[in-house]
Amino acid sequence: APAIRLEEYQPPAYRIDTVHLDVQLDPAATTVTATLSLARQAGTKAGTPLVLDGDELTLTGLKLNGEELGSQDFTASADRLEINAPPASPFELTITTQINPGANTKLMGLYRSSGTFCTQCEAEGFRRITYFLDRPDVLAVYTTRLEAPKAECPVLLANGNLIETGGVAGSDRHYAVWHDPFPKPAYLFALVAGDLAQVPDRFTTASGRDVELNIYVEHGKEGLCDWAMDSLKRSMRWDEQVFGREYDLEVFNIVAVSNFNMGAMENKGLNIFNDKYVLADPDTATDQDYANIEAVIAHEYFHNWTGNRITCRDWFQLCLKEGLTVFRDQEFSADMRSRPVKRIADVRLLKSHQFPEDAGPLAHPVRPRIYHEINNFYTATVYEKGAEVVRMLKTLLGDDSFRAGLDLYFDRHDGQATTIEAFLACFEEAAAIDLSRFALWYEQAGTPVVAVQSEYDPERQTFTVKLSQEIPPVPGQKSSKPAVIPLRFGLIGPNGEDMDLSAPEGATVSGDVLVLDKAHQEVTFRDVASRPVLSLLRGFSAPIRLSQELQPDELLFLAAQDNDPFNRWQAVQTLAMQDLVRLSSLIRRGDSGKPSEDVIRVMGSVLTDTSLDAALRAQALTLPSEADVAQEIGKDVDPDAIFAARRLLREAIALSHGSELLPLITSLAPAGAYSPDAEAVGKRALANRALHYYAASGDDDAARLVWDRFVAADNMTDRLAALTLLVHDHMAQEEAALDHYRKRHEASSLAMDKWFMTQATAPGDRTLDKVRALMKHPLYDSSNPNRVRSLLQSFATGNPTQFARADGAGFELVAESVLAIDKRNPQVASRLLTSFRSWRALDPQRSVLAESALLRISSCEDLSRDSRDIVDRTLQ
Ligand code: HT7
Ligand code: ZN
Repeated sequence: APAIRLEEYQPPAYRIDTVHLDVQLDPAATTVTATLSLARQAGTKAGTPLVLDGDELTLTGLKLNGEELGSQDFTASADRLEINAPPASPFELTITTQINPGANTKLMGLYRSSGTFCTQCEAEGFRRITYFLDRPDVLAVYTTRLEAPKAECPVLLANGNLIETGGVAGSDRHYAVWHDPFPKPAYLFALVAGDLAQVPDRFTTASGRDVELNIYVEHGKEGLCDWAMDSLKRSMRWDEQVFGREYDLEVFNIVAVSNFNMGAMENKGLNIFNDKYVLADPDTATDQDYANIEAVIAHEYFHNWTGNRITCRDWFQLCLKEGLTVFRDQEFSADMRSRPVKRIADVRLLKSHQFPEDAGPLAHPVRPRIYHEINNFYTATVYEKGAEVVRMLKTLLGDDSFRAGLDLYFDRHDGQATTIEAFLACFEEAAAIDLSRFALWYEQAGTPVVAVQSEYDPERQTFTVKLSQEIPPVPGQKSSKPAVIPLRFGLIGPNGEDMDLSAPEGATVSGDVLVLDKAHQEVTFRDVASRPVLSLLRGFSAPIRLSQELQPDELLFLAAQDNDPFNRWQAVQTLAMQDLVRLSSLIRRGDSGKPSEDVIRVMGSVLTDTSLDAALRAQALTLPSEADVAQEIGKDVDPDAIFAARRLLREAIALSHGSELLPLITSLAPAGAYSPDAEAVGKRALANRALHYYAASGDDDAARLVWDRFVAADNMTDRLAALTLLVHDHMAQEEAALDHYRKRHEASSLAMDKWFMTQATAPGDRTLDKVRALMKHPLYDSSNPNRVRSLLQSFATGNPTQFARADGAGFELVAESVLAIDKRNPQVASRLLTSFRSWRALDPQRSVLAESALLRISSCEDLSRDSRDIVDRTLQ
């Protein structure tokens, strides 16, 4: 496939002002009649051919201004319709296509999920429904008429407001007409038709407009929607209060489906969700599920302004809507719960997903300049790093100027498809600031490494900080320029208090933010009465790697004293990470390492420090993951050594603090009925973290306690935590627990996803055979993306020792699976394939085996464009 390049962007030659769709739904032969009103754009020569996109379409009718078009006047194929010489003045095109939703296994365009007709049009799915200018800068007003048998499809939904319904005389069919007054690109089109249960509610906007809210789910699941509905109403209120954004249609519908390629989709007025991000009750959803539902519901809702009212000019600008909307959903969750705990969770996600992407062959800028397949750019870089860039903008500008810039953006660009340049220009104007250097964050791939050295001069009472920055080499990016990096900081005095500082020399400092914008910079603070400890990158104020040589006593001091909770957590993590790297390397050499007393002691103080929030303590007690340690080591990685190092440290912590653990496990149960509020979540997290250590002793008492908690749990969070220990620590009751769980949850597909995932992520060399056996389990369904992800994606990304087995069998299993899935669903296959992205960092034996699995995929001639793109880039 040819590369698409940002620099080659051309505005469309034609405009489409209105779209009337008539959709006659049928599982195998749906007929779509699209009536488009088109006009030449200023600057387009009369007679310029009109070229419409298609994908696997069958054209069955074509009229221009009501007249059948002769075959000499157009050319049509499954993926293209060209009108040779359209009229010079505005005209109407009526296109009829026939499609087969039942055979649509790619889950793009119109497809069926458990019998329900539904659509997914982002990024390029609308062209699988009808021929169209399927690009985000073509905005039209849509009217959609749906017709289907009433008994099979009592519910007929599309974007916008419902304007008409009725029966079709002389038939068992009925129809509904929906009109969306807001011009939108085709990727935001949606329809749903099926036999679904409706969970209704209402919302009154700040200006007093009444909005009908509905969540549609499979019958029998109505009772699982309360949390999603509550999250929706809180999101709507929050967007009014924090960003001044009100909802704009008469109705907001959400539909939950069980077959969906991603998390959810923000179609105007008709959000379609993977049911994983809607359905919850305490018995089947964990605290993490509740938090995810809240965040995804908010994210899709917030897109109504950042994505729908203001959309992207082209797909290179994807971060314009995604980075900004992730930032908004992160802020919402932070306001709903504990801000520091949310920040830690977000940074953990960024470091575990985005940093490895930025350090490997799939690295790309937040705004890429070239793509072969846009579906492969819904990445952690575009989403999560994109959100970090918006966060840095807020840090640099301050709250008021940031809000003023956003207000200007909403005012100026409402109803438009726009660019990152236009977005930044609003902040430049509102804050009277030049952001041309800051814009590099959108242009340069790779994670900057900031090296820090500091020196205290007791005679002159000066404290000097030397900073330098560099972006390590990235494929296709030979050199880089210094970025503008806001570093939130404090100098902590011996009493644990932040020192009062006078403006230093050598850098722009405003408040507690120091801006590093050169390759090398030296900053000197004067009148510093005693040697401070530098707490840098507070709140993780920039997406960088910090290389700061802090002494163990300084880290211990920060872990105990820093008044920035994020950096307190970071100090504990850094101590643990240093020890895990040291232990891994000892184990690799065949030595038996001994964990550091400092780390064990610091973990002990976290366990017992009741002045700290329980959720924060749980986060601090969570050791860096195997993947985090692998990333830190960076090359010649031996996953077995890392696994052994973590195990050793966990056991040492358990052994030293056995007596502190039991009371935490037994005394922290939140009182009363299950609630997903921050305090109760924190208590469960801490109790289960304590249980994780307690179980490490491996003795019978511990095993009994884990089993008892598993059986007695009255919520999924505690049940799954215990199940994971039973299975991952291979306790005697491992199989009994899996059976017990299966019998209890067999009817809940979302709960069974966790059953598959727990087994796929179990360490030990029996897991591979187990995964192969589970692929033949009656409940395994290779056509359901959630099930595939719960078994295979979890294995490939959540089980480093087994995916990267030294005999290559893990790579082979994933390669085989990618090839099989690719034939049905390229998006799911190419996502799975990205699990190879860090293959070059593995030790030579493993990397050779990973490469041969990748070559095997690459040698397949009929690979989808999605998987071809990923395999080529991964091997480059
Ligand atoms: N904007 C949505 C992206 C999305 C998507 C992209 C490609 C293929 C399938 C998809 N489903 C949803 C999700 C979001 O960011 O809100
Ligand atoms: Zn989004």
